[in-house]
Amino acid sequence: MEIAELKQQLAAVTAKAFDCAPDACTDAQLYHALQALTRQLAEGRPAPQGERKLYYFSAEFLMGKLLSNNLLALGLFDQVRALLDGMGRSLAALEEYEPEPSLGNGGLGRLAACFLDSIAALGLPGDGVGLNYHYGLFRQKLADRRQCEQPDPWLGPDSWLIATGRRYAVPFGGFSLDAVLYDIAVPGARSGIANRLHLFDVADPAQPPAHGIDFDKRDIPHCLTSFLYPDDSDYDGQLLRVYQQYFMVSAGAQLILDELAQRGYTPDTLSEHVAIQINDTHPSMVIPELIRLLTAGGMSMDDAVAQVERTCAYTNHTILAEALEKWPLSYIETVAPQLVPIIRQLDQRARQRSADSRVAILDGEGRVHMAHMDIHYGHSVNGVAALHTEILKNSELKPFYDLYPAKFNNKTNGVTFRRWLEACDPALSDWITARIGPDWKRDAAGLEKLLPFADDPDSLASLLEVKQQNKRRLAALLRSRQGVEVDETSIFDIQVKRLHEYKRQQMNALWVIYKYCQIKGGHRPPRPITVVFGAKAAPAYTMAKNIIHLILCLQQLTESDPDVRPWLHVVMVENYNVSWAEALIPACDISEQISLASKEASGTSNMKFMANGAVTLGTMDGANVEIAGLVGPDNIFTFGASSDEVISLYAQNAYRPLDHYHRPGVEYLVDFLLTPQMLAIGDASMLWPLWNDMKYKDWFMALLDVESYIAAKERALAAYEDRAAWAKKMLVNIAKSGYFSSDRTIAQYDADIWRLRPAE
Ligand code: 26Q
Repeated sequence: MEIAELKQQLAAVTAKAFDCAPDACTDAQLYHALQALTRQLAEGRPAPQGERKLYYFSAEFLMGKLLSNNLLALGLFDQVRALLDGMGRSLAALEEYEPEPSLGNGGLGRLAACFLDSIAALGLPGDGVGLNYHYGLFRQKLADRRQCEQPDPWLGPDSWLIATGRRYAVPFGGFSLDAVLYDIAVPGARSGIANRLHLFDVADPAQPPAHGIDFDKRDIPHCLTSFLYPDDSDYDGQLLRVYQQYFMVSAGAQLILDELAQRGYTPDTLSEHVAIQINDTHPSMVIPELIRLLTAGGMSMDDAVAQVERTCAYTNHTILAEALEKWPLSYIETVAPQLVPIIRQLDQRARQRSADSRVAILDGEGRVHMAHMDIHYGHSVNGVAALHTEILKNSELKPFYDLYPAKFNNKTNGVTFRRWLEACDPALSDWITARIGPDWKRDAAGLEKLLPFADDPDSLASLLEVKQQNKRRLAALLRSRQGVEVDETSIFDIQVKRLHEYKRQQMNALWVIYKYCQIKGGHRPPRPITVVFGAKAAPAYTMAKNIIHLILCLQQLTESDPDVRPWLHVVMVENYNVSWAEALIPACDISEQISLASKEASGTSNMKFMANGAVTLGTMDGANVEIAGLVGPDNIFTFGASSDEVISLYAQNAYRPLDHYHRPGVEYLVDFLLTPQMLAIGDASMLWPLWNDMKYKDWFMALLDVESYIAAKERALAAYEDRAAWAKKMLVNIAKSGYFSSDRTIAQYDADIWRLRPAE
């Protein structure tokens, strides 16, 4: 669409809605008009046709704001930017009026959103299936050096939801609930089609809670979709989670069978016409539910099991034992008693396939191992990075791999470059296009054509200028949102991700202590360093909240010390979310990816940072291993124990944090937590348990790696001083990042697992 026509269409909307021309509109009005127009264009697109259709089941879809993303997919992004520019407005300013739907916790939910974007861009028939939480993840407030949780409503008059009018009855033990279907259109870039994200909701949702995120977890008919993963530290919370899962999969399974019939196919051809991807174990009950529906329709149990096994595929996202779902069968007896005989049957059949009790579905304590059900009754099991898949095969899921070697495969994660480069970093996108043309936007592998520019001083100089511009943009945002002044000439060192001990934000905090002490001792760095953290802690995760407290104490300590403040600045962004990521990632110099080797299945922010010209400082974990292989040792800073070493330490129960604590370079860092100056700022009841845990437990081995981490970070900071050499590293990272496009990942899922065969 040409700019003139776009302007005309926009004028028609503003005239009708506000009785004025676009120029006379406020930013809020202009956002409203542009959103309405974009939504209409996206919804008007046809669905892709094909023999087989994918349903991507996920308890989380962390979509982020949709205006820019959808404009890109519709091929209108540049025109809208130009149009707004001509009016003295900016898309960024308009987007401030878009609420962000936080229907996800982190990596897994954002991956699902990137996948939907790529499935549509590749023109494949594939819809998402999830829940319409009224409040996504909580909104984080930082007050008194602590995290507070507040509700984060996102549903409003300008929502992207389409009320479809469709509903399915979901039978629970003792009552039944209608699942009402809302859709969000997912337009594909350059494909001309739009898929759908299907979000199910209860018919009569609860009113917003009077305060906090308290609501009645037992009021299932009204509260089932109120919150994403409500606190499950008690029985009611856990049961509600099982209600959520069954509601999602039962309605989803009914939708699938409905659409199958509409397409003119009978249930005995399910696996020829449907592919189901199970995103971690949260949707695993779709397996027994589909078997229940098929057998209720007259199919034999044998045939139903065979159909479902050929239809379903499972993705594993973690090896952390505590994150592997095992629900007591008694919960399922309460929530969906009709599934119990089917699950018992599936367990019996599994026991016939293998006598090894480690692969049983029901354990001795009457718990259902959801992943085990997925592996027996799905045709594919995939990990999300090469190392992760190897660990699944060789240790975590070894008995299953021995039983079903052909089911196991790797699909290294990817991210959509449309949101994570084109939309969030227009300056870098323009810099790239000026050098290699626009083909990389269609196929990110084309970014490799940048490599010859690694020897072009002008290109390197202008690349540094682009980074500087993005740092300025972030500085302005930190000023306006949080009243924080950062030094734009400093190095931006950024760690943003959910707060978890295995991700080791606490080790980064130890580095802050190290640097603080260095500066106090007269050793100033060659230039100031800004260390940015962004992280939410699960409300019931005490140790994670203690780590946030530590970071906020260090922020205050460094800020209030005039010797240190000019050289070391700790900033914690409040309420880290997708929108923050879109501003932080383009401005980053050093990308912190410091998980304990073997623990981070893949990571996806590591890929986003790389594509935006940040250099990784990381362990050989998850997809960092593949990043290191692609860029080579000159263009990444790695450190720490290998995954083999870590796995063997666990296996032999041989890790002794005290041995590391007593090293001269380590003890003072840990003990700093309890110095009078820290206790004057912080709360001993939060700092002491942290100190005690690090010294005596340190389950994720921060003390094992802290010295090599500090050394590697020093190397990175020193390397930054050779500006041309650093720019070269940035360029190589950008040029090699194309492998991590989710378009590549999705093409592999399709080739190896889904086989969607879209109509020509
Ligand atoms: C656990 C027990 C009961 C109920 C829920 C859960 C639960 C909830 C959320 C378990 C896991 C999650 C989220 C996991 C997640 O985000 N994993 C991340 O997935 C990314 C995409 O594959 C990877 O890049 C990250 O490495 C991985 O941590």
